[in-house]
Amino acid sequence: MPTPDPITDTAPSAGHETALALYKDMVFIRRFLEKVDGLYRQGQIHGPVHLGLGQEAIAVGAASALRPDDYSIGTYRGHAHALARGTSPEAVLRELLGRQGGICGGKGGSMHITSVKDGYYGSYAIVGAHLPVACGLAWASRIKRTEQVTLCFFGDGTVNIGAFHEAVNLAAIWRLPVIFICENNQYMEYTPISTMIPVARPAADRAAAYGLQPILIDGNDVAAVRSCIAEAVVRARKGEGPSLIEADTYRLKGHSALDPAAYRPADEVASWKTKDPLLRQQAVLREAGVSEADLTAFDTDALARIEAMTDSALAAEPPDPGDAWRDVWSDGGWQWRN
Ligand SMILES: Cc1ncc(C[n+]2csc(CCOP(=O)(O)OP(=O)(O)O)c2C)c(N)n1
Ligand SMILES: [Mg+2]
Repeated sequence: MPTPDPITDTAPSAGHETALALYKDMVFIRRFLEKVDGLYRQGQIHGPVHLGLGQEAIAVGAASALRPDDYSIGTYRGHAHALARGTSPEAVLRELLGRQGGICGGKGGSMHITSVKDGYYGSYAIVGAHLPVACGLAWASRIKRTEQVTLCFFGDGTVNIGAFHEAVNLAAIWRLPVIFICENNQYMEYTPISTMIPVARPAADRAAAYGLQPILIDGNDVAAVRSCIAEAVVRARKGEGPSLIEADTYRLKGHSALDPAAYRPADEVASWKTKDPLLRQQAVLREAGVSEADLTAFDTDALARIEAMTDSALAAEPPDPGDAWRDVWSDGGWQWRN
């Protein structure tokens, strides 16, 4: 999936072509995730699957502000983040289905999507574990003076993990080129975040503790995400250090594909549905003169591509059992210890 051109200026209003490209990417990811949900329900996908349905604007808007050689890193809810960096959807789907040709050889599954060649340094299932890794990536680019920036995505529940505080503190004192993006989807697993923290904003209210500016954005507005990340990227490339951004959003489904999410009040769900990032961007495009026929065609094209890649993935073989020993790290055992 081609990502839109990186931002060269930080004007808040994206042009018509960019608005269209962002929308197409969001539609594709939405339909892809819905297909994954369906395949899970049919028993075709094994192991837990965490869908980012409703959170597409953050992945797409943020990725569109990056250079191809920048880094990003995320969580088990990471399909959209990999796709938004240009990772092959065929390879992601095969990974989810445990087939040859999967992005990790069909051996990693849903929670470990990684594509180093696309700058996506992995999905992490241990909450908060990847924030210090993001600091390591940023530190490497600082040492190599490459001006690469690292985007690090995580959820609202992550701010109660020690690694969050350690990583943001380190990034702040070393002025690392890393952008921490808290996707506040209002829930950590089955618990509303508001019952788990003593402040109103999980990330923005913590920024001051690390000498950072509190930044709170509408994570369902793709143009707002793009322009905010673009500004943070400019600061990071100039050596002005990290940013901590909280993007407000909502998970349209449960924590994992198994979870019916019955614990959420119906009026809360209904109110967030009206703020769906796809509906928001459709309104922008209609205003810009894009026809209903074109909007429908984007959907139809995305669905046709996804159906074709599903047929081919389902027909593919599972990984060869001999591959179980490939890509397994070995440190040489006792030989270097004494
Ligand atoms: C260190 C650790 N503790 C607990 C868990 C179990 N767990 C998995 S997801 C999750 C909630 C995380 O919520 P949030 O950070 O808001 O991310 P979201 O799932 O909403 O994207 C928890 C507690 C885990 N995977 N790792
Ligand atoms: Mg959450």
